[in-house]
Amino acid sequence: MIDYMKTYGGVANLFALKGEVKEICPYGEGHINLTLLVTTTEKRYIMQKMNTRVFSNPVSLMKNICGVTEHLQARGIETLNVVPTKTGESFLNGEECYRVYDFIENTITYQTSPNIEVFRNSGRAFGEFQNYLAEFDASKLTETIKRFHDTPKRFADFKAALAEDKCNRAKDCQEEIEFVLARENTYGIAMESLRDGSLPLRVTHNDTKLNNVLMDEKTGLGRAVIDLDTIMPGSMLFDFGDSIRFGASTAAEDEKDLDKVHFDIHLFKAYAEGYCGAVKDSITEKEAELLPYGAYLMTIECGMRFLADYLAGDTYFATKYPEHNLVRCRTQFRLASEMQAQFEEMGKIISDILQ
Ligand code: ADP
Ligand code: GN1
Ligand code: MG
Repeated sequence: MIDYMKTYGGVANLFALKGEVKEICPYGEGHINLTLLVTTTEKRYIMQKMNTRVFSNPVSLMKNICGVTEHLQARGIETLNVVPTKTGESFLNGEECYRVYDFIENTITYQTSPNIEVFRNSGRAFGEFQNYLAEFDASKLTETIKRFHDTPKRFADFKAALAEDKCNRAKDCQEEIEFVLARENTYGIAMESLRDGSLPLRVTHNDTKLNNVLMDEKTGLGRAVIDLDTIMPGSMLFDFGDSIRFGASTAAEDEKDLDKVHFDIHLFKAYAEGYCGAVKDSITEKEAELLPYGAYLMTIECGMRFLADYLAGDTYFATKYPEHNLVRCRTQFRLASEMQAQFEEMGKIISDILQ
């Protein structure tokens, strides 16, 4: 058992916190950063050990986050508030990097939608967030992970992990490997359309999981979009699609019983109503047409990333047991194939909402 107070108390004390640190414990379900809840005699904070293997340039990363949060704060929009170190830096930069945010109180994070309204409200929150980012000057942003949602690049990475088969695991996941290989011709549409200009390049969040939006405990409405590490130029398809991937499933991302995992078109509709309602004045015809494809693309892309990480020995995503990434990729592939079968219905829903 890790004694969190002993391990991280010294780090927490390097930040300009109000009160004395009383307790530190792990918090949340993120796959990338180590997230800790720090309670002082005065208030609560979130302290994160930043994942510098995933985000290799923490200075640029924190510049992005400070830029975006200041932009939002100046417009009176609730967002993450960066708590500086005692020496006035936005984060602790060293062999290990840490940052602190005020804990956003009286909010709830959901891992799955308990009801359709929660998901509808998250759609609205991410749609509104997309609008706020539209006013943000993209030239102020560094691309924190290059080619983050470039699916053909993710596919190439997957094939490289497969060719290396470092842990001799390929033999245990032939069916999943075949699933990815068989769909190669579906991976290029978003990137090609961004390249030829038929899809607009926007500033997007790029990691719009349901647990990256904090919902107000009382009203149920979105209070703050968090996890701002991946704000970069991208496509609306990525933000819409990633939300559907995670939230329009009837089960958790790591559900082992695939009989429980389905793409729920009612959840899709609710999210689309929230999201499209918020972006209706800026969404282009081509974006609207490709939203269902975006849902499929983000789902299969995430699945191939989980599978590639499984093959490479679980070095990217935090895992709790050896087959965790394999279990995750299976849920994604189940969802992706159900989505493929329902493109037409999804398209009809979107055009009805936007007409
Ligand atoms: P990761 O990049 O690892 O996903 P996140 O930044 O998303 O890390 O944080 C993980 C979880 O911690 C979130 O899903 C949310 O539940 C919680 N969290 C993060 N920041 C805050 C905050 N400022 N206030 C309240 N909860 C937070
Ligand atoms: C990671 O950071 P977190 O847990 O919100 C990942 C996303 C994946 C997601 C899958 C920077 O998101 O891209 O879709 O896991 N974030 C990064 O759950 O790689
Ligand atoms: Mg997160």
